[in-house]
Amino acid sequence: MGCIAFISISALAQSKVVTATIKVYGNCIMCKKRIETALDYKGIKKAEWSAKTKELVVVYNSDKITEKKIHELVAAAGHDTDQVKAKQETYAALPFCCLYRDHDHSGVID
Ligand SMILES: [Cu+2]
Repeated sequence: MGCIAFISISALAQSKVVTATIKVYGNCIMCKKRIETALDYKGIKKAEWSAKTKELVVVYNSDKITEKKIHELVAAAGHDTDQVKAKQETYAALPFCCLYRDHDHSGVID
């Protein structure tokens, strides 16, 4: 009985935590650091981006932040998502190796 009660309480506590997979464009390990650092933000528990798959897995509390805001944070760091594009001037300020719109390093570095 004790165990069952514990499980239902913990499920309730986690009901606002959402895991989303978002397509984010980038090239390399520097992009990864930039994207993940941009998501060191209130309400976001975990953010992990793969240079190989271009997929960002983000775990967040939907009471504190929206998925749209997450897209905006990524775009503000210079990276396009499938929903929000980075401003050209922000993109252009990225280091050469990170200019994913101009060249793609898919599969070269994970
Ligand atoms: Cu990069």
